[in-house]
Amino acid sequence: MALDDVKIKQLQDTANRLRILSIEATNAAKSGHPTSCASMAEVMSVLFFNTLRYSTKEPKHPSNDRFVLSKGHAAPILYATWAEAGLFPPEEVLNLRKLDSDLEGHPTPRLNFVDVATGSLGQGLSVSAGMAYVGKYVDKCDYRVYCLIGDGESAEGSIWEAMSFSSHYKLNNLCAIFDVNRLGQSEPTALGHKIETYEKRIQAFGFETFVVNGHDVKQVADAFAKASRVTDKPQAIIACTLKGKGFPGIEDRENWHGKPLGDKAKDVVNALKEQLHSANRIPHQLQSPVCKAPNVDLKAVKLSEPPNFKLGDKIATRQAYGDALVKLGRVNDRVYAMDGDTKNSTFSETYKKAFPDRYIECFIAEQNLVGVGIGFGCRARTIPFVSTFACFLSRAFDQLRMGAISQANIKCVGSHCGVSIGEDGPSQMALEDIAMFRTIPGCTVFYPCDAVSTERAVELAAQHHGIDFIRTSRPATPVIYSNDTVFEIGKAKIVKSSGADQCLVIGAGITLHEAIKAADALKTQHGVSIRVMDPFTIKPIDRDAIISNAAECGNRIVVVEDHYPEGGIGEAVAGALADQVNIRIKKLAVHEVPRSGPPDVLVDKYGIGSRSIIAAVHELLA
Ligand SMILES: Cc1ncc(C[n+]2csc(CCOP(=O)(O)OP(=O)(O)O)c2C)c(N)n1
Ligand SMILES: *[C@@H]1O[C@H](CO)[C@@H](O)[C@H](O)[C@H]1NC(C)=O
Ligand SMILES: *[C@@H]1O[C@H](CO)[C@@H](O)[C@H](O)[C@H]1NC(C)=O
Repeated sequence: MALDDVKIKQLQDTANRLRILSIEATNAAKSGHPTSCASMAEVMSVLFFNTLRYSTKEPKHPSNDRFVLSKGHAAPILYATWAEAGLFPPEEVLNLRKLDSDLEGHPTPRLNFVDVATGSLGQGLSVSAGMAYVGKYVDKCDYRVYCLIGDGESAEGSIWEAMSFSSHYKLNNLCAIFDVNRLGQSEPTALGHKIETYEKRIQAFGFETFVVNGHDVKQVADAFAKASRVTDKPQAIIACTLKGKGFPGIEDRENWHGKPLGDKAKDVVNALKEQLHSANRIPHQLQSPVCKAPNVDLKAVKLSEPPNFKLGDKIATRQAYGDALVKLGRVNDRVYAMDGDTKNSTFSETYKKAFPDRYIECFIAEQNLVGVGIGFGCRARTIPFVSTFACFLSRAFDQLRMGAISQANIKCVGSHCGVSIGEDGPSQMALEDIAMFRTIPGCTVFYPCDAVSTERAVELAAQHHGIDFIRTSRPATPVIYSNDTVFEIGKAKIVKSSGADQCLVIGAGITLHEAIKAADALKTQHGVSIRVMDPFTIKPIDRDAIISNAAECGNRIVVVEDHYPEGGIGEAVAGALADQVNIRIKKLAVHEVPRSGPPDVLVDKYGIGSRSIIAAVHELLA
């Protein structure tokens, strides 16, 4: 909107009102980041009261423009802005950081105006890029996505991964704002106020740039207006600002990061009040959304046809993943796949071949891959499946950890788990992934062992809201379940049993097949019967089934896994049974950094093959 003098004064007043609220909130909380808020006050005022098109009544309406505060520590000014927009009374911000308030130290989606949790720096732009991709290519709706980034924060590599992605996909509906206030937490940023260096770097990454004095509302508003007219590129507003702007004696000074103003607050607030043209809250006319995002139904998702395999057919679970995703895609056109240049290994390529428009290549940038996936899940627009080698998902652990706080809906599929990948060697083997995903609150960890259970794992993950991990294997494994087998999250399957079992062996994926081999050998060569359990999900683990089956097997358990011992299946089982007095557990896992070699040789050498299982059973029986 073109700004007249009245509106300019109003926006400047609003900026100062936001500063005052940020000071008061952080003083009430006795903690927080008022100076980080002050540098971005004009940007927030212009964005929310001149630029953004949204409905305050429905802050997360799918047609609204989106705003992501990547520098989440500036939460007080985000809260103050929504209060100023009329979502809740301004006094409410004084509850900042109180245990019973949703106005937490950093924003989370407990608040109805927050899409994703921020506060671990460097993540907001990937999520914003995911949302912008959905707006442009999936919803095909003209909402825009704005992401505010700190200059210190912009040292994070994930910011630049997101920038490469955004320009590659010509996300002209995405606008990044860099708040270049010169200072970080403990010292000045590396680039200080070298605005030209920011500009060159950001341009080199394919963004249209607009350099502004971030405290001049007219310049800021003009830049946003120009940015919204760019048709082929994402845009960046590079705002030259001062940390603590408008706080006499504090502005642009070091040692004020993350500190409330304490007894200095009164004078600072008075100084800010003196600058107000009007003492009253300003009745801004807000802009409404200009497009109508389509209605979508993510609940209507299932396999288009049931599994269709013959018992004994050999198919890798990673391959079954690709086929299963195509079956989901036939039923629901909001199923999307993303990968980090491993699609012909993870078999997400199968999905790309079936639905080229519903596959997004994210290239070799796994933090951004996961961030984009989380963005795809926001506002329930799509069901994102993100795949790469399971070991490389560990690069995005922080994104996943934040994903839990974000209440994200994202399906991660990690192939090439364990030593059973063989010759490529340890750098490509995921041996920590179960531990990693188990630690994420609410995450479901699927570990299917054949094509039938993989198809059902993919279906269950799509139907479940939250973070899910499906661990797939590289080698082909025989189908052991009939087409009509019913699987449930947290329900194990007994795949071999007799009335005279002396030990319960729990294996998953590759090691389930090793357990079956061991059971056959123990029976024929030693006359020993064992029961074999497939947990299907490692989290939640089927505690009841483990306890009841162990009781029928002399309370002896062997757990065998293609993973390091820490945090794996053995510890999941041991943890579930911690209060059981009479059960003995032997855990087989990979105990050292493995080498390259043929899969079978490695499985045997590292003590997780049938030979080791047989020995472990004998030890427990001795
Ligand atoms: C990944 C990560 N590392 C470190 C921190 C701790 N931290 C919080 S704010 C901050 C400084 C941020 O500086 P900048 O991005 O310039 O924001 P400003 O407050 O100056 O606007 C740091 C180091 C964090 N929150 N996240
Ligand atoms: C993936 O595709 C490339 C290019 O066609 C090929 O060179 C490579 O061997 C393939 N990888 C796998 C695991 O099939
Ligand atoms: C599964 O379906 C296929 C194809 O219809 C059929 O050949 C196979 O026998 C079925 N298997 C089972 C165990 O029902």
